[in-house]
Amino acid sequence: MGLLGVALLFSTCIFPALSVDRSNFKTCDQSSFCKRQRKLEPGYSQYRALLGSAKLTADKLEIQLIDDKNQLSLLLEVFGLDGNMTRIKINEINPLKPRYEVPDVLVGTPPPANLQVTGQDENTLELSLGGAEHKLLVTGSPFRLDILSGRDLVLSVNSRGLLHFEHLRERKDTDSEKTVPPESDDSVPGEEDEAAAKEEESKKVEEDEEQPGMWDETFKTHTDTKPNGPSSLGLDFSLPGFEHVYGIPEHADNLRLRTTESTDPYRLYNLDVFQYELYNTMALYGSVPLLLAHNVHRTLGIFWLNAAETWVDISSNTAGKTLLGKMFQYIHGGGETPQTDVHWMSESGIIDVFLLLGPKPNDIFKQYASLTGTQSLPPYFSLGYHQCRWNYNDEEDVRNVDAGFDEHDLPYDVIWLDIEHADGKRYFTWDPHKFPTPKDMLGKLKDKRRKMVAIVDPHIKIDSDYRIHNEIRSRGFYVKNKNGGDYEGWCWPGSAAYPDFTDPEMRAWWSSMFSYDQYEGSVDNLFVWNDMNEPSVFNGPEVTMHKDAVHWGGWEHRDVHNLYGLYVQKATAEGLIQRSGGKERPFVLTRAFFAGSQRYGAVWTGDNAAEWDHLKISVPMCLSLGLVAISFCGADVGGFFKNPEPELLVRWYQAGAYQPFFRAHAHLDTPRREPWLHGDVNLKLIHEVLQQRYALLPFWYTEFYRALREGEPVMRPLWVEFPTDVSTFAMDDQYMIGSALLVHPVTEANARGVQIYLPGVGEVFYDVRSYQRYNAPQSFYLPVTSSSIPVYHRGGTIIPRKNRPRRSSDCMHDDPFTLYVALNLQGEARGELFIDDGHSFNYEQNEFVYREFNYSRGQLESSSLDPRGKFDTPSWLERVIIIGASRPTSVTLSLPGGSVTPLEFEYDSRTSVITVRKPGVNIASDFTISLR
Ligand code: NBV
Repeated sequence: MGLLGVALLFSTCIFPALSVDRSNFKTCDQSSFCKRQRKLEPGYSQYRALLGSAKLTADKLEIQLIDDKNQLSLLLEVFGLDGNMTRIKINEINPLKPRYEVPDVLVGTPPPANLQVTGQDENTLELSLGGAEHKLLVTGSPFRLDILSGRDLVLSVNSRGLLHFEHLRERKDTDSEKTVPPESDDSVPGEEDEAAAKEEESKKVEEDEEQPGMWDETFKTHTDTKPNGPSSLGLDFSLPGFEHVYGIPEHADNLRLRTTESTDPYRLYNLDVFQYELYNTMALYGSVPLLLAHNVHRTLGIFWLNAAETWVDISSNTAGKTLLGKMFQYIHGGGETPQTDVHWMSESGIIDVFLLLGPKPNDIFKQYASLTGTQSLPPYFSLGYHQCRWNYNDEEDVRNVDAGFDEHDLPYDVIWLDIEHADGKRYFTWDPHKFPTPKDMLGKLKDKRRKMVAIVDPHIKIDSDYRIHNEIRSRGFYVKNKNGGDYEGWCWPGSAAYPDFTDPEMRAWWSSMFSYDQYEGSVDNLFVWNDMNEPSVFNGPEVTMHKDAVHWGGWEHRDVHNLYGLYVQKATAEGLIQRSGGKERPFVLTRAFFAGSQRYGAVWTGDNAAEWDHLKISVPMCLSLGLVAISFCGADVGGFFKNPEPELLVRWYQAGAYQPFFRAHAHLDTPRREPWLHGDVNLKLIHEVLQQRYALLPFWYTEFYRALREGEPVMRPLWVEFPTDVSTFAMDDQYMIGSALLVHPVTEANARGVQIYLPGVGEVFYDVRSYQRYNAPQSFYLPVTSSSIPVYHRGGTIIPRKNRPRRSSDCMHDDPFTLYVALNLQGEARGELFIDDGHSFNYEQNEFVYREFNYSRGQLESSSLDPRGKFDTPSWLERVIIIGASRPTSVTLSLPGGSVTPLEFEYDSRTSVITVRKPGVNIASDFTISLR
């Protein structure tokens, strides 16, 4: 398709039929390795573990595996890891050439734990896995692994016999000379043996049945060549006792994963899917190969560290239930034990999988965080509201939109520029006619303490007058095609090439392009948006890069595909850090992502549509991302394609304000939709939403600090907070922010009411507007009006807010706080507050305030949660609202020096709310407020 065709497709014909062209994307059947792997039937494994070959060192067990079909051998490595984790690697013993092992995702070498043999018979090896609690059973023939906790079987590996590892090989007919060993005269000792061994292996694999697609594979007009033939791998995991599995984003689907017996497996392959459809297992822009399983007793994680195209089949209670699964059933009695089976299949690389054994949801988050890091702390402004569209046309447009917010008394923090701002889609430049004075424009925004984000995509216009292109080309930094030339494709600028972000030198160069002297017109309130980084190649197979393109180190694109987007965001974020001399936190939004992307910024759910179902799906999509550590997630408010009717737009603002990343965005061809263009009633509703968002910023920020420190998701499924409440396990129309707010957005047209479920035995919740109290668990119908945003404050928690509306979050930085104390049935509550300068890395040097608020027996105490923190804040406490309390006779403030002062208060007996006026203490100080 030529550029004109693409432009037409992407711009003019979007409105009539809004559905993905599925023929552009492969089904499992069309992906030859998926087809081969999926064809295997569960049963007796073709692999045997040679227990006699076992080598045990302090923290690692090595065993040889033999494929009984072709006598090829593999090496199994099992690692004991600290903190209830284990790692399993399987690779060829003598591959023709090294197989790809994913770099740069793990934050370090996972700390080892001792492995010890605790028992053995002729077909089984029993090991303790770091501590007495977990045991690993290695069965020799057929090969399988079982992990037990006490007497409970927790998880089995290869119990359905689906381990299948395709060896690299040389083609029989054409490549016979290549298998001839080197002349012995020239060879160094050992080389000859190795070559002979490889030839031997190579002969063996030739005995594998030849199947279509093993050596080359054609999809539409594209042929993928595979010089070393098939290289895929697959493995199954059985989870007895588990009915609910989650994770493996990104899919436009419910939070709880479905079984895939009658559909395609879930696909993980970063793709630019035009007009994606909902409720299916198709791949989208990003991939995180972490699956979670949860039941009332425990939570588990399977992290499959592989960046190649991957498919995941999920089945449940299949005929091939494991023997040990049945034992589990027998031991625990009762009816049929539910079981979920998961089958991972990847096109290349090695098997490298981490089993996270929990046992609690928060343990899984910690375990995964210890491997891949946590969400970076967003600059405070980026938690405010973002105003985006494709495109704000010129400097005047920017000025007017910015002024519109002030005129209508609406807070906002960031205005965004899409691809049209650059000179002919040459990123790092500005259109000289539309944006002649970017520094002035940015300066004016800065005067209002606001920011701008401009897009920088990774496809680079091939144009010898474009400095960025010339530099990348002359440094040899482009991805290469299979013939060694620069890989070229079509994208927004026309003919484009793709910087090789897997190359650390290229990334360092890219980062340097963000320095103020390189990126002309940029100043410190300009931040960056990376789009199209799957990478999107309009004329490539499945709208992405050819798999036989070649990256740094000689790796094929097939090996690194799902990592490309992560690297783009990483290099960009590092650039923003460097331009400030390492002082300032970056803000970078990315569309493509992988495990570890949480360390580099925010993610959005791509090109959704102005449809009610798209509003609804934004919740499970962000919940799934939160479960895999990517907390900073949002969906285009209003919907990208199509025009939202005002009701949908308002409902989307109401929902979006309670999601972590809050940005309105719209397609180029949609009518303008800034908040004041929909009549006074709707403006008032949006005004109310923005006020609520800004008031809660201290709470959001504190939750992000917890995400940074503990790895906890900010926006989280109910089951994370109420792990034993089975009725929450499949719920994704409501969720928690931190552990304090329960949100149930209205996502239906003409809604008259919503069905709310308040979870947890012995819990209470309060409507945040009316303070009406509800005992949990209970389910009830809540009538709604157009202004309703059902949000409940959980009893037992304290939320800090700033209630003075201003034009941006930065203007509110030093404002006073109000604490909302919601009492539980015991009359107690607890909360936290994190404060720093909101933009620099100084918090790493302990320039912060981290406070804890505890309410019990009529006393609210404020103390430091981290005494290392020191930060001067002028913010003071202007009010305390105690919800669910009885009338006190007096309220006093005591300070550490011994001073006790009476405080004014009001009591509303209708709502049982005490309002304590003007305690007036600095928010960073120790104090006690006592009620008598
Ligand atoms: O850069 C234009 C758009 C952007 O507005 C959108 O948010 C991205 O997801 N971009 C995709 C490219 C074209 C979309 C049809």
